[in-house]
Amino acid sequence: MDRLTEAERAEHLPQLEGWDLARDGAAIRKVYEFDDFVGAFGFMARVALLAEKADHHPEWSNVYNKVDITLTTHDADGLSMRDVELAQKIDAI
Ligand code: HBI
Repeated sequence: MDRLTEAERAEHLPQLEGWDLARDGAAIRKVYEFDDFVGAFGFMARVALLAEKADHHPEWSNVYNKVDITLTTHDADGLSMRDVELAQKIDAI
């Protein structure tokens, strides 16, 4: 998968809800907060199914009711449309 061009970054990244650039622009990151651990883990289970279907997997951590997700494309050593598309799908949950 090709790395996002500057034009693609300018077009797609601002449209993502609450995702911040990370790792000097090589990744995007968002922290989700739920009522409790069960809510957080249920969200993670749904993201896991999306990731497997997309063959694109997050780097993430969970502390009680918070899920910290970072998306980057290892094959492109930076951001690709796979990251944009998965972020959009996660935010649609
Ligand atoms: N997930 N985030 C991320 N980046 C990748 O490059 C990637 C992946 N999941 C699976 C995957 N690549 C495979 O397509 C390759 O490892 C073959």
